[in-house]
Amino acid sequence: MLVVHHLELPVEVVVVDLVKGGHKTPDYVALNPSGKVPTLVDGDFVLTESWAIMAYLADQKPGPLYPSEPKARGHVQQWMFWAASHVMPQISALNFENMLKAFFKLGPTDPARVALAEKELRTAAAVLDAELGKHTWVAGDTLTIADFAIAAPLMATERAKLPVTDFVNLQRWFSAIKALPAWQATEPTMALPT
Ligand SMILES: N[C@@H](CCC(=O)N[C@@H](CS)C(=O)NCC(=O)O)C(=O)O
Repeated sequence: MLVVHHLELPVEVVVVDLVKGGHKTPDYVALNPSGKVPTLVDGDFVLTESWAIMAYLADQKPGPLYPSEPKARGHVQQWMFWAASHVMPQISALNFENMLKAFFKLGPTDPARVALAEKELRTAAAVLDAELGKHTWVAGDTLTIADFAIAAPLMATERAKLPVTDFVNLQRWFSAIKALPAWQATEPTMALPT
C-alpha cells in the first residue's frame, strides 16, 4: 500500500478479513497457497510475498524508488534480503508473543522466545542504526522500497514491544518515514485491544 500511494498507482484494493478467515477460503488459497495476505492479481498474473509485490509495483513506474541501475538495485535488494533474514523473523515472533497471543487467546507469552527474538532484533537494529548514521535512507540518499519494506513491520513497535526505540539513527529514519504522505495515508488503525 505504501508503494501504491507513493507512486499513485491505479490499484483496486480488496480487503481480506483475517479475523473471519477470508485468507483461508479455497478461492483465496488457490491464489496464495500459504493463506497469507497480501496477494497481487494483475490479469492472469498472480504474485504473493509483499516485498516481491512492492518491487513489481515499483517497476510499473520506473524511477528512484526501485532503481534499475544494477549497483543501486543491488543495494536495495541487499537490505531487503538482509531484513527478511535478520529482522522479519524476530518481529514476527515478538508480534505473536507480545500482541497476537493475548488477542487470540493463544496462551501465555513464552519468555525464552521473547528473550531470543529481542536479542537478535537488537543485534540487527544496531547494524541498521549504523548504516542510517551514514545516509538518510536505508540504501543511500534516496528513498527506496527497502525503506518501505523495513519500516512497515515496525508499525507495531509499541504494542509488540520491539526493542528498537533506543537506536537514534533508526528512530530519526522511522520518523522521516512516518512523515511521508504515503505512510499517513496507509497506516492501519490497529483493531487489536491495547
Ligand atoms: N512473507 C509474507 C508474510 C505474509 C503474512 O504473514 N501476512 C500476515 C498478515 S501481515 C497474514 O496473512 N497472517 C494470517 C495468518 O498467518 O493466518 C509477506 O510478506 O507477504
